[in-house]
Amino acid sequence: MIYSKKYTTLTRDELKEKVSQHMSDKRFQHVLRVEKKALELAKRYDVDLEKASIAALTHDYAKERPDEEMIGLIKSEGFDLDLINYGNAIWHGIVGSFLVKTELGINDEDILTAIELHTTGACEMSELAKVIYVADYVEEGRQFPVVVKARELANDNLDLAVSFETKHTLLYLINQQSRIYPKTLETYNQWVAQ
Ligand code: DGI
Ligand code: FE
Ligand code: FE
Repeated sequence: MIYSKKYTTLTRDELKEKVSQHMSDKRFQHVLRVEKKALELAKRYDVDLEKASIAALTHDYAKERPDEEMIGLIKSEGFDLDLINYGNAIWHGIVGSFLVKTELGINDEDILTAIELHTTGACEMSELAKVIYVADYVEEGRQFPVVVKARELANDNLDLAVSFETKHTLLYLINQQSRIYPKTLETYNQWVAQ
C-alpha cells in the first residue's frame, strides 16, 4: 500500500521497519497478520484503509517496553494512577498510543484512539477502533477454540464480533482469576450485558 502522507511522513516500509525494531520477530509477524485482517475488515466495513494499516502496524508498539519505563510514563505523563495496579497487558495500548504519537509522530486522533482501546474496548468505539479490536482477536495466527466463531461474526457483523470478543475475553480473564480493568467491564456492560 502506498501511504498518502496524510497520517505519517513515513512510508509503509519505513513504519514496518521502526515497529519491528521494538519487538521480537514472533510479535512482528502477529502485527503483520493483524494488518492483513484489519485491511480485509476495513474494505468490508468501509473504513479508511490507510488508517487501518497504520493503526494495525502500531497497535502493539509498546508491548515489549520494560515495566519500569511504562510505570515512569504513567507517573510523568499524568495517566490514571490506577493503571499501576495492572500490567503491560493493559498499559501497552493506553501508554502505547502516547508513544506512537511522540516517537513515531502519528497525530491522527482516530488512529491513536484505536491503539488506546485495542485491548479493553470501550463503550463508544469508532468503526476503525472496532476493526483493530476485532482484527487483533481473529488474525490468522490465533488458535483458541472460539476464534472460529469470532471470525465468522467478523465477516458478517462487526458489532456482533465486538460483543462476542468482549464476552469471551472476560470469560477467559475470570477463569484465570485476572484483575479486570474497569474499562473492560464498562465495555462488557455496554456491548454484552442485557
Ligand atoms: O497484545 P495482544 O496479545 O495481541 O492482544 P490484546 O492487546 O488484545 O490483549 C493482551 C492481553 O490483555 C490479553 O491476554 C487479554 C488481556 N486483557 C484484556 N482485558 C484485560 C486483560 N488483562 C487483565 N488483567 N485485565 C483486563 O481487564
Ligand atoms: Fe495488544
Ligand atoms: Fe495484538
